[in-house]
Amino acid sequence: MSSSSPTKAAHEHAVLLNSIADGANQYPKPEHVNYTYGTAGFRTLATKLPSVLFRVGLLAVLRSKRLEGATIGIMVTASHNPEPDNGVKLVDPSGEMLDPSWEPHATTLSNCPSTESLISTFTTLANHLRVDLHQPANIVYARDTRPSGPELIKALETGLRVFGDSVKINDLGVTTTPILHYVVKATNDKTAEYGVPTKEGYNAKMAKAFTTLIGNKGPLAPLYVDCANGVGAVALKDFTDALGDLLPVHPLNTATTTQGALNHMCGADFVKTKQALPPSVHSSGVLSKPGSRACSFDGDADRIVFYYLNEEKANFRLLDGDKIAVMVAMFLVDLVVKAKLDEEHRLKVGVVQTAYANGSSTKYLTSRNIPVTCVSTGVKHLHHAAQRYDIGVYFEANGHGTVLFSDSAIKALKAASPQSPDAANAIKNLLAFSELINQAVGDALSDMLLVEAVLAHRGWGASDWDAGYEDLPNRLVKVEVPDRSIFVATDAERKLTNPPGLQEKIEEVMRKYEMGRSFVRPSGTEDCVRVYAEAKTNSEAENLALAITDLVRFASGQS
Ligand code: 16G
Ligand code: MG
Repeated sequence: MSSSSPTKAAHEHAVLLNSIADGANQYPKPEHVNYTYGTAGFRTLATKLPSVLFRVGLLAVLRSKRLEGATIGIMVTASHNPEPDNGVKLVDPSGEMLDPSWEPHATTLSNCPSTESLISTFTTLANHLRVDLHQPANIVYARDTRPSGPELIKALETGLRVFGDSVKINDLGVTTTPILHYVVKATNDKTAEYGVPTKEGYNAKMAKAFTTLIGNKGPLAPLYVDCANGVGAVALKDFTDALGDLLPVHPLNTATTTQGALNHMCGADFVKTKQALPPSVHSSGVLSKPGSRACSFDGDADRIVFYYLNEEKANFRLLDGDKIAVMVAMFLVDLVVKAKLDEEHRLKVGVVQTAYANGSSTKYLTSRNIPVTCVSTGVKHLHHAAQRYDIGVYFEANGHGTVLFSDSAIKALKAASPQSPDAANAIKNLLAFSELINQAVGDALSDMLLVEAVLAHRGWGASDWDAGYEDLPNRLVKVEVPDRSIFVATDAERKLTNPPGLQEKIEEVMRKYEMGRSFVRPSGTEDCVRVYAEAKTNSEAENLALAITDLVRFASGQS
């Protein structure tokens, strides 16, 4: 579009509104559905989503135009949810989640009941946000392997195309959420240092860093990877093709086209919530070989948990996000010490967790003087808190996380004059880790390589890694309540301010259990309240969870 004359501009604006109206008429909002852009974007039954995708397209273009054509990402996925669900979320130019101040705009647009109200809300929003519609826009999008993906992408593209030539689109096709984040970050990186903004660029960058880190430390033990029958299977294959045979990876659950298979009885969420092997991994017998370890991705490959069978009793042992954070933080602290940077460049390594972090992991870190910050659930909170450290390790217990290196940390490492070959080696390794680890978002594939690289450097197997600390037994209970909005959490969701008096009662019960800790928070993704409880023994954790669940039911009017 050009703005040569007021009449021409008015005409162009009218043409734009007409084409929005045409598109919107193809994708009417279903009645009686109320959408919310939640912790991880919109997520619900795929059949309810076409109108949302069309409108998300409009919003992404507004955001890109507002930011003078910076590339905005759109990911179509419902992560670990079952196959009939789908979802969509926006990625900001830095590769991070959409700025939270724009989340309400997504919610508002998606809930406009008619084409007329959509047009008027769009116009108001564009004015209010001071968007110059003559600016160019750049959008990159991708989807996971869900069968509903292609239809939803069509709706999205219709939303993007109403702006005509002013919008450039880059369709990444089927790929993981973290690869989409990587491409967004790399595309917007004016220095071109982050990497080539393609899937191939991602694979090449990681393969190079991993090869540097492993050096002659191979051959590595075989690694079994449960891909949750999702897009991780595709990304893993592409990556291992690029890497060669340095890491003997054996993919499991790769049935991306089998109906109903996605996340079904497998994947990171299954393993973490059931605290058990996926039946498919169990029956494959791969873990019965001594020293074997496996990991599970979730449906869009931004979460990972590891596990193995204890040698004596063949018990399932989970190595979750907390175990990853502790091992990685300890390792990076050691490297920083070895790097012997001068006093003013000494790098501060810190860990960010949520209230779900097992109490033993927090104790382990703090007793070793590693600073730990606790924040609310959701990647955006962890990510921002991690940016306050030179090297910020953040992981949710569920396996969602990464390690952020600040710009000044990278500068200090690049500028350092090492005092010994050991120091030079530590600096080289720290830089290689910063390349290996996805700096935009938690990434199962990159985290898998991170764990494997740390294990190789330590010369550890899974049981050595596990030996650091013993998790406190814990329970997570989902409580359905008539109105979860009456539950208001504070203090990084560790306490409730509402309903009045409930927190005091929770604490009174907690005190009865040795090492008892429990908290209640409303879910950000489902219509429920979650109760977490941990205590010294399994039965105490169980009883504490039941007692707190009763309090929650009572407080919400159920007896
Ligand atoms: C979303 C979050 C995840 C969090 C989960 C909690 C992102 C990308 N994902 O999936 O980090 O653990 O929500 O769900 O932020 P809940 O609020 O239902 O417990
Ligand atoms: Mg996910």
